[in-house]
Amino acid sequence: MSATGGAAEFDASPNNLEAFWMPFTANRQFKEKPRLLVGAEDMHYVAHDGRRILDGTAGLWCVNAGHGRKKIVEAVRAQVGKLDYAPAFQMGHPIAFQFASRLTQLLSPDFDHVFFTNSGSESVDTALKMALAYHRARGEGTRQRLIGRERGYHGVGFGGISVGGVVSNRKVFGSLLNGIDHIPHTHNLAKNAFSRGQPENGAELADELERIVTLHDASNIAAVIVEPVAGSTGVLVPPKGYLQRLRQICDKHGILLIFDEVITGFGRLGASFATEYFGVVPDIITTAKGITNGTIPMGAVFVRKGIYDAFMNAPDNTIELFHGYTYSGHPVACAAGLATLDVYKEEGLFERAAELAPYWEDAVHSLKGTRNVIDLRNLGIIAGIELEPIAGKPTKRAFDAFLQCYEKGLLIRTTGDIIALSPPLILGKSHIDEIFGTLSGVLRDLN
Ligand code: PXG
Ligand code: PLP
Repeated sequence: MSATGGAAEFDASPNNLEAFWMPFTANRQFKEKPRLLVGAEDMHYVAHDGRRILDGTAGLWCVNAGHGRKKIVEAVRAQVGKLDYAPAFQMGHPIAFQFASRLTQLLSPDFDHVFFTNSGSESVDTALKMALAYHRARGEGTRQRLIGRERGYHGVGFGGISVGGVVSNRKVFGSLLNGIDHIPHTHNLAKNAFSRGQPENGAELADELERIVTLHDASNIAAVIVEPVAGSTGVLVPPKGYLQRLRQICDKHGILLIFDEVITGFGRLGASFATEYFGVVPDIITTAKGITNGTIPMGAVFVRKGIYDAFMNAPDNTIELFHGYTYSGHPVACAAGLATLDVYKEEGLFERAAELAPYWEDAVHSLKGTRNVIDLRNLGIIAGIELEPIAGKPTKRAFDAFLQCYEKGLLIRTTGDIIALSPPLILGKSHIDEIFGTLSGVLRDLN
């Protein structure tokens, strides 16, 4: 018995779920019938009732190497014992520099500097601030407008919800940032339903950017931010040629292009990043989630060659960018990140995702013809399954599927009436069979 673990001190009272104001959750509904996860290993969670739950979502799109990976656990343990915390403002610690170097090696040589944050939301706000400050540093301080996209999700900071295009994430939070425009989303069921991989129709939607440039003049526009594949608003895969066209228009007008790769980064598409997968090079990349396999919160913003340099012309001994977080480059997060990159590399997980993608695609599209399924979308190891909403009760059908899958030992994620799947990249064909076997059974029996 440990010094503090005596029976008399053991608190056997049941947990009270009230105090925790849960994020993005129907709190009252959840607390009446909670779903608690108490353990995890590889492809599975353990629920509080002891059941094993197959993780069809890599947590929240973050646990790309699967759960409880020994190498990552050990690295975190060792680092917290050696240097638990150290500031990164006018100070440094070696592991942050080491991790930044490793990360830039993972990307193409176009990207040469990394700024550390603690989440995707912070990465997005950092990137937007960098874009504004970059233009100003180059003497183009009139470039202040930021452009996002309908159905874009860029986290929950004021910057992120301003450029984001999710109505419910914006509507009760006041006037948001000034000077924002949105280009249209690319989702088009009439033309593109049941596309395998990238849909054929919609590249011309990028031309909406030209319209906004004409309206405001390029000299007033700082940056455009898009998710290469929109994840949390329902897996919207970019039409063929669309991202290339966005890049061309940005080049033509001196506008920075920001790819929000919080979901698409770290192997999800079967390449290190979406920029590699699509062969389109943005100016700034925001990341988080898979950077530490979800183990310790962290995010990072990558900038293309020249952006950091533009700031380094400031007068000597001045701080070039007045921005940073207490936990930027947190040593324990860096240790988790380094070990995570080792695991990705040693196990060839990005390549594995690419090899499994065709099998995954076939499995996704095997649901065609299933009751209420109105679209199936896929790319890399991501799937979107769109259901016909129940008349007058939007979101109910997909949420019922979520509850039933959970009962049957499968974790899925829903947004509106769309099911999103994004399992850890260590999965095998048998897991894919299990995911789609369970799901098709649930959908077949669902009202
Ligand atoms: N950008 C993108 C593209 C994201 O997907 C964020 C920014 C914000 O990251 P943080 O770490 O601040 O949450 C995200 C996060 C879902 C879901 O159900 C998706 C996210 C977060 C939670 C749930 O699809 N994406
Ligand atoms: N609020 C207060 C009162 C603070 O002192 C700080 C940081 O020093 C912050 C917010 C910002 O916290 P963080 O750097 O963790 O984002």
